[in-house]
Amino acid sequence: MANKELAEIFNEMADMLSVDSRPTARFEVRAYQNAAMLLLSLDEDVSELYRREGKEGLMSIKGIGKGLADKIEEYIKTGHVKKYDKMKKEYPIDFANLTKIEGMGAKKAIALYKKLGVKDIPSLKSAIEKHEIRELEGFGERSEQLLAKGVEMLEVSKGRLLLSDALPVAESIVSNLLESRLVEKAVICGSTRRMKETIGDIDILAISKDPEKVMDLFVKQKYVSNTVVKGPTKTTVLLGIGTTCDLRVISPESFGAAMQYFTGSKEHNVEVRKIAISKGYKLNEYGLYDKNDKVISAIDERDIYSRLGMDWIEPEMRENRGEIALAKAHKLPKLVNLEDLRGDLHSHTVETDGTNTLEEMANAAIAKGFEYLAVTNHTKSLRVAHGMDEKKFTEFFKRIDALNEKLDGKIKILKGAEVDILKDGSLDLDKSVLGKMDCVIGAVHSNFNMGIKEMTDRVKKAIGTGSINILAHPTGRIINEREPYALDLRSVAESAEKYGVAMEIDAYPTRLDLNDSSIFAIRDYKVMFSVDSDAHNASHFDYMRYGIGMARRGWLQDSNIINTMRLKQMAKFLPIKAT
Ligand code: DGT
Ligand code: CA
Ligand code: CA
Repeated sequence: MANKELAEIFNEMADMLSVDSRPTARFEVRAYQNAAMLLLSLDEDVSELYRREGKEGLMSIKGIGKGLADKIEEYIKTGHVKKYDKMKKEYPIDFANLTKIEGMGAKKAIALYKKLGVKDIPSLKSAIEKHEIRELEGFGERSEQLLAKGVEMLEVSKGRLLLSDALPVAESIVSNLLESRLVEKAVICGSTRRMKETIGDIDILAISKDPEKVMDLFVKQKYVSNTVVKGPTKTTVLLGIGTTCDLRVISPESFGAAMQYFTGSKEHNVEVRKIAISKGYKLNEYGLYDKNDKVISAIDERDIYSRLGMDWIEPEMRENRGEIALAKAHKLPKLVNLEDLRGDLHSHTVETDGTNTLEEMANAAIAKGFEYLAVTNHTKSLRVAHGMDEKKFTEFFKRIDALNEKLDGKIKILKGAEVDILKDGSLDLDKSVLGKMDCVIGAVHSNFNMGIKEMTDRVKKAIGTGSINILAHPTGRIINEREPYALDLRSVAESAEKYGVAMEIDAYPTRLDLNDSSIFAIRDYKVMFSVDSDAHNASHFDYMRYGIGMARRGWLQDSNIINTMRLKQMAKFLPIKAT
């Protein structure tokens, strides 16, 4: 979208104009900043608007005058804004990243460039290391130390953390605050509440009569490695897990509004605020107000949505992907819950790369309340995982029969395999053995670098064998490690629909594959999903919550997911042999 690119250009022009000494410069700074904001909040691509209505159309946006409209037109036509290019020659500075540093504004960045040639983060780091900044007039030692801390913070916060690292720590902090009785309420908000697969920082809100004591307790939590800012209403700490955590103490009468605001996403909030404005209201983190600033609703999050004519929206859906229209029409889906799962269809034991025995896995699954567990060990070509051959599977299944008998209905262990989909799309185990199984999962574990057509054909051929029930972790991505392989997911979903193969949402925290956007991409196919732990250890059944979080982010209901069914019903989907 041209909107975002232009907004960045205008923001940088404002940065560079901030040191201009002409008396009119500060008005220009405001105009550019304002224009950047307008562009970002525009519903359509500004080049569309221009194509349809020309420069007049641009100038019909309040706050865009002729000068700005000229520049937008110039950018749409040529991809450049000459004035910006000229200014940038004078100040070749990476404003976008440098100004992310706490305490570094545009003026400071320009001063450091003029005096020391600092133009980006690496050159700033080297100036700090050489102690050049403390020598500068208007800076000094303290200022140099603060910048050093700022750089460190920026580097820490750049890598997004896995949800599975952030959520347990956030929950533990919340429960410690509650136990102390210093807070009446404490809740997790932000991307963690929305169950996003990775977390930028953790946001916690609390109500307390004694905020100072709460903050004292907060900074003393064992997870905290450093206090960044400490105040009675907002404290930020750096956590050992490598991210920051904000704790805000909110007044009770604003708690619902604060929850709504700090849960986000930003994109969702922007739309909700537009609805408030269209009703003549004002909405912020303190409450929903009428035009006389009289509060309409603020205590309760649900009530705020209701006063705006919407049903309450599950946090996982708040990404501005159509949920607001559904909430207005009272047509939100009833999302699947963790409690809806009746079993797990993907797990491993010590026979391949798991760390627990068949019996231990069965007992852990019983403790989880599962009605069934498919044990799906790897097949022979996956040597690193000690993949099993036909003979080993046949012997292993005798043990499963014996165990099922012994367990006497406490749980049903399903005979399965996670069979490798070989390079040519054939399966890594003889059809006669696969045919005896209750649950066959197909997965790609090798030759990840094929072209999109080859890879799509490979996976479709495996589906077309009619021998697999579930396609495991369909894109192969590993969060922060490996990109998804090239795959036409829609074409794969079409085959999966045709052959009655379920697409997996692998709950393993580094996989979470399919993810929300992949689920969205195939939503118009009648494919079923399975949410599986991919447990390699008895404790890994706990990962199901992350898989369910992802399913909910993909708007799935229990009826979309095969392992919410009872075993008998599921037999229609999985040809279960031994019920
Ligand atoms: P993260 O931390 O990057 O994983 O993502 P979030 O969603 O937790 O974002 P964060 O921590 O920056 O802010 C928490 C929430 O606060 C965010 O989801 C929505 C709200 N928020 C923050 N900045 C803005 C803003 O500029 N405008 C609006 N409307 N909401 C904001
Ligand atoms: Ca956050
Ligand atoms: Ca935050």
